[in-house]
Amino acid sequence: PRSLPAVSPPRRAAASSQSASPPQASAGDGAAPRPPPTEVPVPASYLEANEHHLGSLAEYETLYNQSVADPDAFWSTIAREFYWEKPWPADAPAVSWNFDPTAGPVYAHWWKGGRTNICYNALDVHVAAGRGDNVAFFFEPNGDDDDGRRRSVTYAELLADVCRTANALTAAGIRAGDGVVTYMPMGVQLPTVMLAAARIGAVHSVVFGGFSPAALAARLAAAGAAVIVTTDGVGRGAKWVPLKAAADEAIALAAAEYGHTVTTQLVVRGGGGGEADVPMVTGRDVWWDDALAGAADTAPVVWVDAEDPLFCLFTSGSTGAPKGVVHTVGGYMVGAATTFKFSFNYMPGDVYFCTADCGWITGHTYVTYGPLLNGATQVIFEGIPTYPDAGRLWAIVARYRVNILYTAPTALRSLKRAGDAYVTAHDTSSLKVLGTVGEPINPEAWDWYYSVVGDASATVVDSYWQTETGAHVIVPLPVAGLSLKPGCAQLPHLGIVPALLDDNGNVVEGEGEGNLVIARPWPSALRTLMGDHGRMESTYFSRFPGYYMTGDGARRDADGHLWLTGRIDDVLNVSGHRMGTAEVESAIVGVPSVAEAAVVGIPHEVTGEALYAFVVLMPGVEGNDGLRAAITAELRARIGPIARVETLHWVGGRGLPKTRSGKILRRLLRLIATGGGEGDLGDVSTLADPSVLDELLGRPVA
Ligand code: 6R9
Repeated sequence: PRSLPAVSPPRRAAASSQSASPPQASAGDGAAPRPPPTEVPVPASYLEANEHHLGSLAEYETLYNQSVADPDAFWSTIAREFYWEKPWPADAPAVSWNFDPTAGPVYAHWWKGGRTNICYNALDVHVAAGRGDNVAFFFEPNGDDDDGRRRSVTYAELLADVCRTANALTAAGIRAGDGVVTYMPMGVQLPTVMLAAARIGAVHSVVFGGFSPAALAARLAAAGAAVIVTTDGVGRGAKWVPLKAAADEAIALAAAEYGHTVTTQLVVRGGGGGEADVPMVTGRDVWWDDALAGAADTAPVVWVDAEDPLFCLFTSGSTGAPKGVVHTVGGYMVGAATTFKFSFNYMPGDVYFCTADCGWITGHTYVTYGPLLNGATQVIFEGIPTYPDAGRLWAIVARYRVNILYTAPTALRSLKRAGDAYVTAHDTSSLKVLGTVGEPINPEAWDWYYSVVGDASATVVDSYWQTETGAHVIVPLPVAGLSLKPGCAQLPHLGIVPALLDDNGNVVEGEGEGNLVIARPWPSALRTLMGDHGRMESTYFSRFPGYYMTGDGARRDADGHLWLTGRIDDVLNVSGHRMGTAEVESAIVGVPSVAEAAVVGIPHEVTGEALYAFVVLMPGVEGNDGLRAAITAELRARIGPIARVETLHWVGGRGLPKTRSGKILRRLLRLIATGGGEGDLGDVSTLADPSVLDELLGRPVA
């Protein structure tokens, strides 16, 4: 048993004097708030106090140029740092690819024919090298350990648990290539199951615990998973969330709606006493502890091809059902490990803390795989940043002397609102790198992160990437000589060749704005969409043949730095969670008296974007609170609580603004939703019936 670190004293004596009463938000003292800076050098104190993988901007440029000039040699040198049971063929190129669907099927292969295992590289390698006693995870339970479950897990212990889990999955009939779905809260068991699946060559699909039974059922069927791992329930803030009950409902729905059978449900005891209320189905449901009780703590590694699938993670697109983004073992391993090391300047001995849930890509690449492949020690966090109070993250930073923190702008905005005193009550001086992810960060939130959380001595890494890219794509790397620009992701990561294209597909050179695309393959790129390679080609490669299309817009400034300007498609981003307008609209239309719906995103102070729904009702039906409640309930049931409509706009009998071909003019809806008036509407000549605008704007209708 290893002792947990003691709590450090608060950073500033003045702030510590407030005791029982919660810190107050710094009330305005009359002074106008200081505007956020436009450029801040990577802090000298950070540069001086730390060792560096990349010492300077010039070193970055040299390495970047190598990565682009000869990707084969560059990435293969890095790939050789991992263990390969069988090397890739020496006489074949490490990478082969085609990004042009008009020339043949789109693909990218890295080290095909080589055999490895990501779990072996993340765990066994470290234990064999004598690092087995290093802590892999410090687990911080919900609510500042209100139920005494705080613990730490070493690499050796994690390896043993992963092996026992792998044996339990094998006993449940899982073989290499089979799907395993998890529907669990964030905790140590979730990455344990992911690694166990990877160890035996199975393909994990993590479904975020906040998704509804209907959403889980669709994913179970799409992943073709016969085994699900769930948890009785979990404490989230002051609430108890009964996950097993939702999973039971999903399993029934998967059978009824998709003819899909789940044979085994492994149920983890989440703690908090909920298990007493969980009915178990004989022959299908097995308590995790019972399944693992007799399991051996060693398990053979199933060596797989570099191009075999590692996981499928469902994400939202602009149309239709969620897309199962598939990543493969070799390239993803190299991309996750390399970006973790360089983006965060991770050094052995650093303590890392990422607040993401493994239900999202960030939790895959920067909780489970990137850190463990580097042998890092990290904090795993169950619960929410505002419970028991808004000092939760800062208390954790102080407790473990966290060096690298990775969180989302939406969390920063809500914590900023709670007041600086929640931060200064704790010692956050250990921080050296402050990462953010999920959406563009507004300069005010950036400034608060930098000045208040980092005390102007840590560097900010605003990482732009996607489920599809698998790893960081554009980041302000923590190097000497770089001026950070709040809100700007800045530099392409190693091996990434970004380009801006205008709507006709012409390359925008120099300063300018356009569609952000990637011109060359990179190791951790998605390989396909589960069961639908055609959809992968049409979604990402057909509009601009030869390029991977991100779906985001970007602007290049005079320094050549890239600023992300938001989605150019109908994907919404609420609190960093991707949602397709189509998914939300089809849920709303599921309410009986609704005829049609159109949803747009509006700016929101905390969640970044919020949902504004235009709803057309059946003739003779009036919008009222009952209908509003029905819509809220339907969205919760089909998607989950994250799909919450901020503003409902009942549209009159003339309906939505459409073109003659029936396409909804979302541009106009966005303008109306954000309070735009007459003068802002621009060209409305494509409208089939211009009088719909009168009605939407509340003008007298002719
Ligand atoms: C990692 C992740 C991807 C979309 C992406 C973009 C937005 C993420 C961002 C950012 C600006 C950043 N996004 N990080 N926009 N700056 N630093 O979030 O993956 O859930 O697939 O979302 O999120 O719009 O296209 P995912």
